[in-house]
Amino acid sequence: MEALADSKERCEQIVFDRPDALTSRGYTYCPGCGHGTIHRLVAELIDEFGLKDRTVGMASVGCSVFSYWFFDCDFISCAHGRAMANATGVKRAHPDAFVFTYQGDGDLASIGMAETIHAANRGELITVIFVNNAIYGMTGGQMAPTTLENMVTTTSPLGRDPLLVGHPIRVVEMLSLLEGVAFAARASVSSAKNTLKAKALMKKAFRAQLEKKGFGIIEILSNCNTNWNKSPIEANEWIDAEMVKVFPLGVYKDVFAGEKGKKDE
Ligand SMILES: Cc1ncc(C[n+]2csc(CCOP(=O)(O)OP(=O)(O)O)c2C)c(N)n1
Repeated sequence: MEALADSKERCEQIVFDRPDALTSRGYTYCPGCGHGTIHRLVAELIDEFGLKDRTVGMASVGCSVFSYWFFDCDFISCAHGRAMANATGVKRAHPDAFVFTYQGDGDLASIGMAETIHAANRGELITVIFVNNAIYGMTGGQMAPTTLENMVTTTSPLGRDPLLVGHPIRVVEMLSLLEGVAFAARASVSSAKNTLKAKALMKKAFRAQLEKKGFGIIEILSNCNTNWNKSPIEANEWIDAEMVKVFPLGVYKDVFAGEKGKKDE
């Protein structure tokens, strides 16, 4: 009896558990990297909307190439930049599926930029999770379209020179101008508070698809402490101090704006 009471008490103390939509496999990400947190947010929403059995995720190349190990749902591993093209095909063939892409900035805004713009412009009913760490993480920290001005990377050892290679691309601002986009926002997982906000915005990117409003994208600023050569804490502080100046957090297009009684920021 005592043991039962003891175990009940311990059960009641569980305040944090693994979402059903995540497998128990350990992450391959560097300690402190934001991908793990963002995976969790996506999985929590899959659970909350009850979507697990009809979800198809699209893994991009990059550090999140193994997303299919971590999400307990169907997944397709896509060639560099082609996640939204794959997502379009799956969604059109299976309109009842919940289809999301999970892409880094190198994947989405470099090789995949054409797919990105046209999928958004067509208003594909897909949800895009865009992880912006301002760098190509997996391949050793090369410059990405989102690398900040003067930022040192392995391919810009003297800092990114906009005169030579252009300015950082603000993806959600750009996409928000397109008719087919129902929801476009930028969030960050640099702190617990920002992570909670990120989830509220991500929820709307889910709803854009579920309620057939149009294309939904959430850009999430995330650290790459390894290639930025910083500790995880320093890297998150750098997001809050520097990255948000170039990539301001906020909502850029919101088909749900003005909904009565709903506040998400
Ligand atoms: C067609 C193709 N070109 C290039 C590569 C090499 N490649 C693998 S991962 C990667 C960088 C991905 O960076 P990003 O999308 O920013 O994701 P992160 O690793 O930072 O999460 C590149 C260039 C590839 N796998 N396939």
